[in-house]
Amino acid sequence: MAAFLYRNRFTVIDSLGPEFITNGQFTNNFDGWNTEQGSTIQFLLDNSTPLDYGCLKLIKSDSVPLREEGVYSSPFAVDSGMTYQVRVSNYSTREGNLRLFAASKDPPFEGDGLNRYFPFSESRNNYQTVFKATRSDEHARLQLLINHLDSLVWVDNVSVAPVTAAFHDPKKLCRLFVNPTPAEVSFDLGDSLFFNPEQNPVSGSFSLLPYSSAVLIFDSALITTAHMPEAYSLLRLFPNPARRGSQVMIELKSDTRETAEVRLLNMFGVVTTVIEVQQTGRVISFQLPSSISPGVYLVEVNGREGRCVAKLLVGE
Ligand SMILES: [Ca+2]
Repeated sequence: MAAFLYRNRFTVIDSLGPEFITNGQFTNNFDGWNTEQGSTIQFLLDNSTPLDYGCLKLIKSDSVPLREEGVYSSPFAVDSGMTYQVRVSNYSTREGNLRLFAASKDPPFEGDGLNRYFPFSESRNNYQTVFKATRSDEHARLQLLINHLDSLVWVDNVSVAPVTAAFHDPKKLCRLFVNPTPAEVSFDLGDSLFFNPEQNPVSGSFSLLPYSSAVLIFDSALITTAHMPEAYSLLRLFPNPARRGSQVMIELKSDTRETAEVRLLNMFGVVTTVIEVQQTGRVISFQLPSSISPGVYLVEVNGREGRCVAKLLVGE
């Protein structure tokens, strides 16, 4: 699960302006990067790596385990609550972790929202992440930190830029799949794209061995190619999303004359609720059970005029 240390929780929507650190190319000079006074870290310009020509080389050779040191950029201003995209490429002849930290170099040295580890290895890694500033800071600086055990890393193409971004709360995006039966079970993932803990994409369907469980991390809804006959797509629901126990109105494609059967199917295609509705007209309504689990459901209405369906999102 360590790989998720650097999995993004934000998706960049748009760039809001120029980069704050515009010249992290390190072709001829350190581009404003520096070490702290009294630092024992070796900080060099280097050219002999798989990175793009000039780059920074950080060597930590003291013998104090876990004493972290690093270099810091020239200052830039961040505003509380705003989001910033950070990019960095790294490489090493060994495995370790580079910590990116955004903080003022003037006291107090609290973090400004970015504090994450970016693994390095014997191949080039290109990272991008987004952080949200936790306070306004006129003199924020990006720090690149390693400890004794990490000892050696090359860094290039460092960039910080203001962006607008959408937040994905990972706690709400994980799904636990359980198969309590003695047979292998296949789950239909519908039009959603998931990742497994090894960061491989999972979509379509997903199988679980007998008596097993797995966690998948929701990534995004796919642009579904599922086609619904035109006549079936005219069912509309209000409100949508709806709360458990609330009244939901259904606008049908045509009037019902007697009764209609409303069925709720969960994301596995299992019918969870059947409600007999004795109403006439083009708009009918039903009450969502308060015991229903939050999630996405398919609402299906079977009346004399045929079958129509629509997706309903049920909240708490
Ligand atoms: Ca470079």
